[in-house]
Amino acid sequence: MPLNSSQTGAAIRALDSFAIELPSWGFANTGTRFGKFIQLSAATTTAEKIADAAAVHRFTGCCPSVAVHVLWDFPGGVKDVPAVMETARKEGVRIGAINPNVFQDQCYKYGSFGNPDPEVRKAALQHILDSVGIQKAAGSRDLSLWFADGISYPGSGSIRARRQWFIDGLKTVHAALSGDQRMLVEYKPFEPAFYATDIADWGMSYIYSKHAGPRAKVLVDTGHHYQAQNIEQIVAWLLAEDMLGGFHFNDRRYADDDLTLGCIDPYQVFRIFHEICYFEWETGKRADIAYMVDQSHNLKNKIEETIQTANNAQELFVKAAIVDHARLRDEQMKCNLVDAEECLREAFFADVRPVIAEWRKSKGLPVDPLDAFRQSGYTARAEKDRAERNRGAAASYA
Ligand code: PSV
Ligand code: MN
Repeated sequence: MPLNSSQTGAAIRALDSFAIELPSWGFANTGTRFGKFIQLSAATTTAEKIADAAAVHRFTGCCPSVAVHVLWDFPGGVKDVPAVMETARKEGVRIGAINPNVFQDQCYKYGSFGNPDPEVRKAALQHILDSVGIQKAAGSRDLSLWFADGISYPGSGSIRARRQWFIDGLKTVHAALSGDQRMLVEYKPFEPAFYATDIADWGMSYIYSKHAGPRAKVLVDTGHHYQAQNIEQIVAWLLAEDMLGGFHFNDRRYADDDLTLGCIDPYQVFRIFHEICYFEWETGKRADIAYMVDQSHNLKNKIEETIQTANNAQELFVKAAIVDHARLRDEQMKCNLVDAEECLREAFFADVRPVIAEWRKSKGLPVDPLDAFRQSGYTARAEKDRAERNRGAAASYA
């Protein structure tokens, strides 16, 4: 059935408001712990990563910003900021969330904020404070914090001591923020730690954020939950508590698989978006959420995959926006279980592609971004420019 006029209006408003941030690291060669398969067109520099993200934005019109990883994109620290910002400006995007990296250096073998060695905790704190400096210089609103910390063997560390070190560290970071800056605290149940991760779930993120201060909010990475965990319920709770700061979007079958958003379970993504749209309808408030992607593709062409992600996100967000909220509320209050459920399912199964196509035309965007990207010859040009550097990188992994 075609959408009615109120659904069409809701769909257009949703499309106008929905922006999704892309990760710079999604365009470089990455792999699994068993190896890397090099793509000759993959980005080899920060400028190329930004150019690739900007290409996705040109074809989709919904990805205006790029999240950056400090160690990978700002190896020279804050002095790299003007050049990176200028590249972004020229490409027609802006720099988004700043991701410190306290998981890669050798000193972090036994943790960063959770490390028993005060010197390592100090080094981690300094890196994150330097990242706040980058955040300020880049005019970024969000500092996005993920820690690999945890312990892998029972008894091998003090869970309570580590918790306190985390609280101390996060409070100090919070004190360095100003203006409209926020810090987003990401959780993950396991990997790389396998017994007790220091920020293992949303409850821990929530408690740490409350200790840190009002600028701290929870970041939900959709790949960071146990099987069958109800992510949309977590989202609804965080919204009700004004504690949902942002998302890292990806899909998963088993663990942190980093698969294309919605490729395994589009209904789950719809249900997450539904909780947000339902909240906004009920409260009349716009939920202040940073929608970010966190995927890195080893097998698919990275730009094509990211366009798929943006398309899926748009489609599922629009489906959530056209739910008849008043009817849903009514059926829920009357305990009409079947009708309430059908109300959701109708929106999920509605064909929203025509309204998205109309929106794209009205913005001068291609109706089929993936096809337009393929026709553009971008991949062949990137391959020509970057093949040699990528072959060199492949040789060093041999
Ligand atoms: C960790 O698994 C994570 O989700 C964090 O957000 C990192 O910043 C990102 O992946 C990239 O490694
Ligand atoms: Mn993440």
